[in-house]
Amino acid sequence: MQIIGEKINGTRKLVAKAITERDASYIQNLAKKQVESGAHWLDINAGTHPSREPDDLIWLIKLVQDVTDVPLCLDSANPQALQMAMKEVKQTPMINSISGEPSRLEGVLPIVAEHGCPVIALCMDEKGISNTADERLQVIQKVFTETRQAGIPDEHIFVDPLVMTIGTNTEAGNIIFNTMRLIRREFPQAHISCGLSNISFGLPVRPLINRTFLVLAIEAGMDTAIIDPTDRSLQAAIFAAELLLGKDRHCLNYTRAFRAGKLEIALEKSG
Ligand code: THG
Repeated sequence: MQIIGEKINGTRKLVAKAITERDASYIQNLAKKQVESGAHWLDINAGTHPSREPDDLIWLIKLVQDVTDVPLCLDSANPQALQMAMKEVKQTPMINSISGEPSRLEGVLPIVAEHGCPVIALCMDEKGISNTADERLQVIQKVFTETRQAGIPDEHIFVDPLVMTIGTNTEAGNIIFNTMRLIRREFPQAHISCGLSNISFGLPVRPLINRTFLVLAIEAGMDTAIIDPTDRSLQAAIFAAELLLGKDRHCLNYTRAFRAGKLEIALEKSG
């Protein structure tokens, strides 16, 4: 399982404040904590202010690279910001994201192709997000036609089926699991990723819903996730799920995690 750390996101209040005030140590702490907790990539989102985004993104990239060695996942739809960011990164970053929307394909796909970046591809187009797994597959099939034409190998594509809120549509979970199964079958070389937190929006005990959703998604074929890597019960659930799905030879990762004290959170007195 590849973990993309979600915490450096300018749509979060305290991160937005740190960006505005140029509070370097707040951002660098978020980076260090996530990497120590096992993040393989760090998502970097400078917020949604178009005129400030390029400068803010560059500032974030430099800070994070000063304290960690993991590759970055540049969370931006702005081709100018991405173009500038490509000059600053020390390692090839993942790009978050393209979709079936023509403007995204035109603006971002050439950058992805030129630099050989892995890229997250959202299952949506200019008509929005469909409510059926079949239609989400159709949308992503069109995206694969474009990425293949641009010479991007399928294994560089991280398909994101786009998680919606279970509170407003109780099929939102099934739509995701079904879409993941279809993608696994149709594009076996591609990765499957998603952001979890939308699933539980508006409901109580969100961490419980998020980690149960994550386990079911792993079973449906997900191999990458944008999560809070410092959430220890989420990490513990990943170790157990991969163990149970035959993805942990000789139970090595699970027992190692246990010895490192990473599973204690799941130990509860049974009376
Ligand atoms: N798909 C793709 N990219 C994405 C998303 C997706 N990027 C943004 C988002 N969704 C994933 N990132 C976040 C980042 C922060 C939070 C949720 C998703 C978040 N944080 C809470 C907060 O800020 O209060 C709680 C966690 C915390 O405190 O650290 O909700 O779906 N491709």
